[in-house]
Amino acid sequence: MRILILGGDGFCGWPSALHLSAHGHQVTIADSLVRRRIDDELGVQSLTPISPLSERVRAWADVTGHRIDVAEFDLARDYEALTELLTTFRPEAIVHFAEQRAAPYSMKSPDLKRYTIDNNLNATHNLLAALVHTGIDAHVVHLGTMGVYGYESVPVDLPEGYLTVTYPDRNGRSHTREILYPTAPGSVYHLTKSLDQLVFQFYARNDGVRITDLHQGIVWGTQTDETNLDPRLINRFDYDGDFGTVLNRFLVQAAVGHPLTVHGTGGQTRAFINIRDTVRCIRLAAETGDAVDGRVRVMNQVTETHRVADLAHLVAQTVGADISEVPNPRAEADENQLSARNDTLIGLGLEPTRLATGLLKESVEIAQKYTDRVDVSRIPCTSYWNRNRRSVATERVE
Ligand code: NAD
Ligand code: USQ
Repeated sequence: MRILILGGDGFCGWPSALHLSAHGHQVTIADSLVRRRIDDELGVQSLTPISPLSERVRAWADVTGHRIDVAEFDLARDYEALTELLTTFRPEAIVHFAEQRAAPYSMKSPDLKRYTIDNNLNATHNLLAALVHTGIDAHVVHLGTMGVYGYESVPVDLPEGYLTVTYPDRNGRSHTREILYPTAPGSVYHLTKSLDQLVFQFYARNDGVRITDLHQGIVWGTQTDETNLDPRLINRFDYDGDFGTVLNRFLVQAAVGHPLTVHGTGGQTRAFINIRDTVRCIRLAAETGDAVDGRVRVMNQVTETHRVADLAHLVAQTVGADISEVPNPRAEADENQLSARNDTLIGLGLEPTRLATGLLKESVEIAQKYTDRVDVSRIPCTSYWNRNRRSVATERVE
């Protein structure tokens, strides 16, 4: 298949592009490289030394003989570049990773709240409008988030996108229908993914665009079979207080002897998936576009759930580290329970990779190998969700 990867220079997009290419698909990457510029703006760098995108694709061609083309443009702003690429490449599937994806970054300042809304909603809407405009019948696979469901403890396993509700009409007769699961986003970033869902519902219904929305959990790990083939193919690994995600952060913190930064008591339960499973899920989703018809297909792209405190203890036991309970910069429940269905991806053949395997060791080795690249001053999360969170955190420091 011809597959366009939007955001193909990022943490999930790059290994997914390689995985699809390795499986015989003709891949083109589009990316504005904004994520690399955000690193410069924040004064941080990926733990792993990532090569420029042009060198990455050259290395992939050297190692495998497979060609990946690259288009550099801003999906949220450059609609003409997008329509031109669609009409020349004529993708059969499009995987859309190209959004600002960090919750702390999205809450850092009014400008960054506005940037996140502007970038993410315009990127998604431009893509759908351009597909209708050009008449390209490509299946859109979008990376959404488990965070759209919110983190209230509910007495059910979270369904995949939709909820069946029964309600009385004005005459007291009972009716049953399916609705989008009510969203409860916990950051401006998560809010953009909730809003994306409405855009998808509209374009699926109005124009028959085929869409799969993957509600992905927190991705951990860094390397895949493909990125391991050559040092120039190495994947990104964020550890800083804005873009680093919890388990990868704990691994780096342990490697440099920094106490593990558990927010609050660590009673937050979240859904996780290893990057190797992410790339497999993307392929399973992209290759099954024919099964999508009329209704937006939602799949929970998660393999397991863990409490943050349990992850800290696991890392402390495995690598050796102190644990520190820091004031939570986020406005979120101190504790929650979470269990989610993932039947669709399992039904498509996903064999989940579990946390307690050799992969944790692989990530520990990577964290230890590159400790000289860590700037310890960038570890704390200093993006506060609201005034109250800021004052609690700063009072504790004073
Ligand atoms: P990332 O920031 O590493 O990659 C995103 C890529 O998109 C970057 O290369 C960036 O330059 C590009 N991009 C952003 N806006 C763009 C625009 N307007 N035009 C062109 N390119 C643009 O993020 P990631 O971790 O790879 O996440 C990819 C997607 O997966 C995101 O949509 C994110 O919300 C979702 N997701 C990620 C995780 C995770 O744990 N990393 C979990 C769940 C969902
Ligand atoms: N946390 C800590 N200590 C840290 C960092 C985080 O205790 O040092 C806590 C947070 O307070 C939160 C949990 O760990 O309760 C998860 O935080 P995270 O930064 O790992 O994940 P999150 O902000 O939710 O965002 C990440 C990705 C995002 C994706 C989301 C999936 O950055 O793109 O959508 O995971 S999910 O969490 O399922 O919504």
